[in-house]
Amino acid sequence: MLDSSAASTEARRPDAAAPASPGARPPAGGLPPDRLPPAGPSRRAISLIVLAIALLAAAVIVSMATRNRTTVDAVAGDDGWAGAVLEPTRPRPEFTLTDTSGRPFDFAAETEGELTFLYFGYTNCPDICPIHLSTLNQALRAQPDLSATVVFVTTDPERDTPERIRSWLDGFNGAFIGLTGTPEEILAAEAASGITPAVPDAPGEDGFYLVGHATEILAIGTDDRTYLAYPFGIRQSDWELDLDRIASGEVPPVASAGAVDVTAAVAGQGKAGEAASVYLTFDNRGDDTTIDAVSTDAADQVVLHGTDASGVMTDASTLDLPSGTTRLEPGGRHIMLEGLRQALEPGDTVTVTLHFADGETAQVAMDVVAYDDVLDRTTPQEAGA
Ligand SMILES: [Cu+2]
Repeated sequence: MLDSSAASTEARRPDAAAPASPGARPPAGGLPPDRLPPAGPSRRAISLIVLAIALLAAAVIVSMATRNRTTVDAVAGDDGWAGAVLEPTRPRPEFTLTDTSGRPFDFAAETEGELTFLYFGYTNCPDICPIHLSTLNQALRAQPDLSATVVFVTTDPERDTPERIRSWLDGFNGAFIGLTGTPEEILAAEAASGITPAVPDAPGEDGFYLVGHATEILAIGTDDRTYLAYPFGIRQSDWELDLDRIASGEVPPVASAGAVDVTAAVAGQGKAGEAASVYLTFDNRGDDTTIDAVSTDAADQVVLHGTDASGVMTDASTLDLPSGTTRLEPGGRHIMLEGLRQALEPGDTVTVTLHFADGETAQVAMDVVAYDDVLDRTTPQEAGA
């Protein structure tokens, strides 16, 4: 069946092609001694061969060096998640549909704070939907300590009655939640989730039709970020690796630039014309670096604030990011958005762009939270919390 979404397979770390083993190299002299022509005229030919071999060796060394660099770069930008890390991450989608018992289901409210897997498909799907959901189910069963909610939204509400969805999902797992709605409601849910809308094919003579639909299963974390997308084709064992990491409290980065990951981001509230603070956590896997500037469309200017030894707030022109973890926290260093172009209210999203000394940039989208939630959202979460 057709997939309407170009389910982008994440760029895999290129395996550095193993250089030919030393034993496979031609002998340095080009020809074995006992095969050397007896007479002198070919000395020039031999030295040309030697030169050619030297050039070839140099070329091999250069290409190995290039390959190694490529590999290192790929590793630096790749956190090794099996799913595709969404950058910038999106908030937990907000939509209301109807569950298989006929009750309204407010997705954001019902699943808030829960690790959630969200999938749009249909029960008549010949292969992708059953394989994908079954793979997820098996991966979750292999990780019984991890509590997760799986929500399936039909993209074929005409044939997928609530009863049919229920019995089909029960074939995988009776705890899977099934949702349906009018075509308009389902379209709105797809849009809210950032999913390509499904399109039914023309029915055949028997009236049967396929539905082209996006194949990614979205993972939404306990921090209410939609942070990973699993395209069809992911193996159960790869999925289990991600689930292990999530179970141990790890989260995919909010954004990354080179060796620096932003692992948490939240903004405080603020009135139009006034200021709001931005708190970020950085994991720098590389050398010491600095953020030279921060920009945003949400405010007239951005100021980096530090606190000196006596606790007095000071302006800093750059933000040092030593190797390791750096937290911008309430009472410590933070980023101020000054002259807000509109009020930032809890539930809003604001985006800033970080400009690093090496020219890299990272776009960070973050939730605006109420004052009384700032500490919860900026203090490291306990694993499994
Ligand atoms: Cu399908």
